[in-house]
Amino acid sequence: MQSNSWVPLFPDQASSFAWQIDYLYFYLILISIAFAIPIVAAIFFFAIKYREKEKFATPEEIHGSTTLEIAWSIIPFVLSMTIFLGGAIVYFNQYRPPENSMEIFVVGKQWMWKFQHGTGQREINELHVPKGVNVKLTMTTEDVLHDVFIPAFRTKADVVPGRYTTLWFNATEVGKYHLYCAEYCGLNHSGMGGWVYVMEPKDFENWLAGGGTGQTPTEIGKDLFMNKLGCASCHAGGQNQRGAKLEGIFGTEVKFVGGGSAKVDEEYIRNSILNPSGQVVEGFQPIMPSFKGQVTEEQLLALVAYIKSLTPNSAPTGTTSTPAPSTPSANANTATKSAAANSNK
Ligand code: HEC
Ligand SMILES: [Cu+2]
Repeated sequence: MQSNSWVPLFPDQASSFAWQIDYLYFYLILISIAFAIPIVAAIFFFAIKYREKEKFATPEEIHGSTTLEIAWSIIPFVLSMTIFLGGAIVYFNQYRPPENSMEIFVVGKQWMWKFQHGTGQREINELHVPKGVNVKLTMTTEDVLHDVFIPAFRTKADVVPGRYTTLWFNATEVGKYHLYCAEYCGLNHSGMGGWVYVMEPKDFENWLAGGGTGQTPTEIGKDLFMNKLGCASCHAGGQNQRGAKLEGIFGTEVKFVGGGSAKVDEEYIRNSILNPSGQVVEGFQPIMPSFKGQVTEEQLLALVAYIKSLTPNSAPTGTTSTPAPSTPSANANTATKSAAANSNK
């Protein structure tokens, strides 16, 4: 439960990097206090000591002091550099999700949060995660700017229309924690929030198992790709494939007609679907139609998950099944792994 730590002003520390943010914060407060108190004291002291005693007194002349000047240069330099270093370390930790994270998709919408797990479970305004597992959220929004904020994890990130942002955490304490939208997003902004439930990995597995029969994002993506949107008519393997090869492109570098290149990540795949003529892959004609307006953000995330799951040897006509993973931490890679296993047979 949301119980308070030694200072009632602070929420629980429930993620692996929460203490780092708190240390940095206390360090800043400490420095502020260490400067504020002597300055205020000096104001009073000097006001009294140098109050006007006689009219038109000529003060004594003061010449420079090298010691003093060096001191007031070096001390602030060291202080500001330690603040910078501390901030940079915390920032690097927070904004680079570890490779093997369990992935959850998030779509913000006025005024709710929609979550989808790699195994297909969907949740609204509630997010269940296992303790001690790296969890990566890939997030976007159907309408305006929102911002995911989980105070107990000391992390937040904007959720921006038209692109993917990510956030990761590793929850360290079982419990129920607040989830907020931290970007004013309209009339019911203050009501846009919910709860994050951190569970023991075992309980989490049980929860996943009891979560109904939803299709996984990869399966939904495959269905869209094969049937609903007709991507396969151009992208299915074979001799006369008209579209670019999609198997195994995730994480690679693609070259474009007219120069330039990009690394294939979630954002790139999303752009390729919505705005194909913006970056035409070398060796291909710009014949792919834009799917802007025909797919929702949730469908886009599913297509991204599906394309990510395609390995170099798997034709998009078959091998991508996504069995329920045995350990939550394996979620992220299950699709790729099983596809690879299949194609090695
Ligand atoms: C009319 C044929 C056609 C259809 C339909 C089509 N594509 Fe494409 N697609 C292409 C061609 C040609 C390219 C390469 C040229 C380019 O980048 O626009 C391409 C490129 C791509 C790329 C970038 C590949 C890379 O290597 O960088 C992605 C991702 C992609 N398509 C996904 C899809 C998805 C998802 C759908 C269905 C929603 C789809 N395509 C439907 C023809 C098609
Ligand atoms: Cu919001």
